Amino acid sequence: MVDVTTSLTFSDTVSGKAEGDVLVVTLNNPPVNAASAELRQGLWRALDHARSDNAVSAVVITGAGKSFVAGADIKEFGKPQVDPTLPAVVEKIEASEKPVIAAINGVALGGGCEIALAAHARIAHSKAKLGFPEVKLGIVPGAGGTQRLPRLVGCLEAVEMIGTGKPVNAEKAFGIGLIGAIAKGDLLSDALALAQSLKGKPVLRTSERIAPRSDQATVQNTIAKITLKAKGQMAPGEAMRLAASASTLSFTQGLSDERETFLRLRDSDQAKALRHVFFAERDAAKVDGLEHVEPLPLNKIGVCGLGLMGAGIATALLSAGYELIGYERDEPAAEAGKARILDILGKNLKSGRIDQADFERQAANLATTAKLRELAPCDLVIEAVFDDMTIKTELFQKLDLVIRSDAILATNTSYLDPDALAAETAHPERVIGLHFFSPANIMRLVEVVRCAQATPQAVATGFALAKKLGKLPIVTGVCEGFIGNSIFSAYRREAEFLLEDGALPQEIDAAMEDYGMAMGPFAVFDLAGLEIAWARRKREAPTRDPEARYVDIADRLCEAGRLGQKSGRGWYSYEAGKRTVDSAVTEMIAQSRAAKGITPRAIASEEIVKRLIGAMADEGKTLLDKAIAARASDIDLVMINGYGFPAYRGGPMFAASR
Ligand code: 3H9
Repeated sequence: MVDVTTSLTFSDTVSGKAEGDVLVVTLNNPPVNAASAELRQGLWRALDHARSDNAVSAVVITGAGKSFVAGADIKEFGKPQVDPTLPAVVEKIEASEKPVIAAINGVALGGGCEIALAAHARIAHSKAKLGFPEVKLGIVPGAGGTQRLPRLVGCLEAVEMIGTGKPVNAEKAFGIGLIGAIAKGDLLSDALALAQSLKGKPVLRTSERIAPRSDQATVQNTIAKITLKAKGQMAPGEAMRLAASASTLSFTQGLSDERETFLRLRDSDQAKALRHVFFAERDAAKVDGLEHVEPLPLNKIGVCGLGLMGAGIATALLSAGYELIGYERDEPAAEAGKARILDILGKNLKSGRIDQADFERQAANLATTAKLRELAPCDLVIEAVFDDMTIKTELFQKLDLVIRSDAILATNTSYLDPDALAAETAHPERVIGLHFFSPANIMRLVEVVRCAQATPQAVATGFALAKKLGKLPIVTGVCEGFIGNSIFSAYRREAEFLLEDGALPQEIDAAMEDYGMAMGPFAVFDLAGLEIAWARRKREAPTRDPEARYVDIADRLCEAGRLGQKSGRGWYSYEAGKRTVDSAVTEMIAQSRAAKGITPRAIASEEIVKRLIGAMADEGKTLLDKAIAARASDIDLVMINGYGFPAYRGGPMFAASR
């Protein structure tokens, strides 16, 4: 019998404690228990110890803190291999003659889930999450996950989990057979009881199981659906192929295919780009000057303007549990705004995104009014009215008088100068920008605009709010269009130069869509409508540099009433939302070129892509020089999350740097 007080150290991150004849191995590698070389070495030693110590009858592996194991240490990718590798550790766990129990205390992701799958039994805390997010990093599970998971849960569930990268909660994991139990009381006590019940019995190895049968047609359908959604990415297709092969290949064959695929993808450009995105997101949370600033607590939030954008913002706020007061200029508009918000909540209910209780709670937190003074109790007010300086200035002046002097005022403007708006108030220090993207209840990006006079606490409050809404906040300085629209303007300008030089809208769109953009630039212009950019060009006309290259084709389109999808015609013609090439546009482009004496030339897709990415990156460099953006990777995140840039290309700054 092992002394109950014995504590063992296997490495700086792995310790052991004897609980009677069960060795409890605790992984403690903050912040998330990544399976670093240190952790792998410690776990290896712990398993050796368990094998050689006759006093040990069973092993429980658990994690300290919120994670069981968050997966392989992503920081080690691209560096020389350090033994033991994760596949070797995983195999050692499964090979143990003494039962190994995974006591899953928190997230078990990627390699963490693979450790759990190799154990002979799994029990989880009710709040645990299990999954294989590897495809989000452009790789496939590389320590047996694609082969062990289907042998436990069947190919269909495995294909879905591994192909989408979405984790499942403990309840679902139990339902599909991924874990054998959810702890009813204390996880460790339940795991120890499980260990007692298994000791002395032959161990049950996952690799020796036969995958539960899945309907092959349904598996293939699921693969087809996920592949379509993952357009352009290599990893999901490969990951699903491997998982599906578990029903036909031996474990050894499947494992060697998995290893070869993992190593090939790990060194691919897509994986490098997605790793860049992963770390970029973590870096974006570190904002200079806000490190030790406490955001203000927020309970009641006001939204002014309940059009499409305002209603989307309101819905996002209600979903995050805030009390909301929506303001509109008169009662009918306020009622219409309320109906718009309830409609979105209703759709969320119908799609299963929220349940009836959520719906009722969110609807009960919603009030609308046409009286500005009713916003008085708000801790923060976001204005999302028409993007016009006069309208916004008047609203800000009135709001400034109505709300508490310590409440935050945020503008959702896309192009106007928020410093000028702040200057119209008695408390410019509480004015920030919160630039949401439409539809605001869906789109992940929020640009948090650091106005010149805003206090760090005001900015930190906006940043924390966006995080609470589940969004990705990126801090930007003030300039026309902030980060995203500045880059998008440069993209637009270059796309128009290409047009004049000889490429047609459909050729430019096809090149960018093949590259991976959700939509080509001209299709996006049509979707957004051409009139706002037209109005801006007219405004800027008197101060435009006469020497600078200016393409007037978009102006000709607007003058001809071709204002985009809404008017049925823009750069393309639309019928039932389907875009078709319009010879009238081709003719207008030819006339404009001829008027300037330009002889069009054929432009290859490679040149189109290079010039457009180059234009975005050049503009990005200017934003960095002017300190509008803090890091190149912030710019990448803005373009990926707000403008359809493919994450697997890493964003324009990353792509241009390569
Ligand atoms: C894999 O497992 C491959 C295997 O199949 C095969 C191998 C052979 N490694 O997100 P947070 C850092 S692939 C290294 O803000 P949260 C992160 O950079 C891996 N570092 O926390 C940050 O550092 P810093 C599959 C990692 O509480 C800090 O931890 N696994 C890793 O919001 C806090 O991160 C995944 O893809 C890692 N694996 O969320 C899981 N994970 O403070 C990726 C995190 O210096 N991770 N860090 O900026 C996540 O999804 C989230 O981090 C998690 C926690 C949900 C765990």
